[in-house]
Amino acid sequence: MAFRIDQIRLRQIALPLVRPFETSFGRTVERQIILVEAVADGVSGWGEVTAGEHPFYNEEWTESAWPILKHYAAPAALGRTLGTAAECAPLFDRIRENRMACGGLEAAVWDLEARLLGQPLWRHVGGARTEIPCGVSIGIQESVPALIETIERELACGYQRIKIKIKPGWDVDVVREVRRAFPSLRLMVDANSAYTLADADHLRRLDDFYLMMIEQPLAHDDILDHAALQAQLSTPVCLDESIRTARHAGQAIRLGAAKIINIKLGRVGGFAGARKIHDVAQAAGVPVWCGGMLESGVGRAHNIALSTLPNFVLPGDVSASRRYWARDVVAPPIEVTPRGTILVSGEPGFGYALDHDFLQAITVREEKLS
Ligand code: OSB
Ligand code: MG
Repeated sequence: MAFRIDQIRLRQIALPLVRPFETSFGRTVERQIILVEAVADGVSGWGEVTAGEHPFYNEEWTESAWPILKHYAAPAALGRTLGTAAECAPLFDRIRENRMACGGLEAAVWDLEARLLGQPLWRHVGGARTEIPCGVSIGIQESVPALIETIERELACGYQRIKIKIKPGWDVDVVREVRRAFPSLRLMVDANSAYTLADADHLRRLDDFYLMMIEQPLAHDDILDHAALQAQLSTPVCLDESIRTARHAGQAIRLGAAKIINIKLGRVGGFAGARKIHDVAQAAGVPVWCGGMLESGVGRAHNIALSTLPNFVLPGDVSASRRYWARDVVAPPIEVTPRGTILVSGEPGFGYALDHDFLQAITVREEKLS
């Protein structure tokens, strides 16, 4: 069923977090999120741009994503008739990087196609499970007791694994205390590129705490040093920032730089890219899991759909709306079961109802392109 992209609407919303989220690269208090609406035959599909407010996780930020969408991605898609949503990503091949900007539109087109077919998005992208295992990502805290209290609260909600953010000065000693408090916890750490290979001896001390993995310890664009580090660690290395394409994934796996891969829809430019990385990893016997970027309900719902693909065998950073938002842009919000899972929706498209009044109230800019 072919469809023509008649209109693309960009909308930036301001959404304050219920509590600040701190990583090795900075602290986020309020999100500035671009939502993308793609329209065909009067039906709208929705996507979320996962760029942060600063170019600190990768090179993109809200203020770079808007003009990339307006001047490059939207013009490449507008008026085009697509045979399937899989034909969307190649329209952006000329645009170097800027995958989060393009990926917001690409995901909207997948949602649009699912809605035109009257199908749930998760089924449409090839999902194989109706219940996904969930973990949480816990930012850098004021103190170790505060961190332990936070972990207790998350475990009481049922979450199946805990990820803690680390950085130099908040790493081995913190993990030791957490491991002492929770001997059987499924625990992992994420450094967001805060170390170099010169820190290998220090990072090897984490091997004592039988972590599930250490995520992205070294440079955001590195593969080779991660391979060298993995050769010195028993803790599995998981790559996040370094993997943007299936080629990166294949090379990282071949070199021994990644025993696990975190797939984020935005970082890899949308569903087509995510599925390719998923398939490369699956063929190599490398498990993947779905990362998060402090998404609103729209991006969160897309992450749920992605997490239903067969090789998403580890709990992802896909959690309940209430951990981040006092009020989400979808109503009812996304919730987690007492066993730390999310049940996928059987509704068409991404499966949750948008709260249009709330969206309107928090919109800071809007533009319709056709
Ligand atoms: O590296 O996984 C990351 C948030 C912002 C930027 C980078 C990362 C994160 C998270 C949060 O870990 C995951 C979530 O959305 O719950
Ligand atoms: Mg990460």
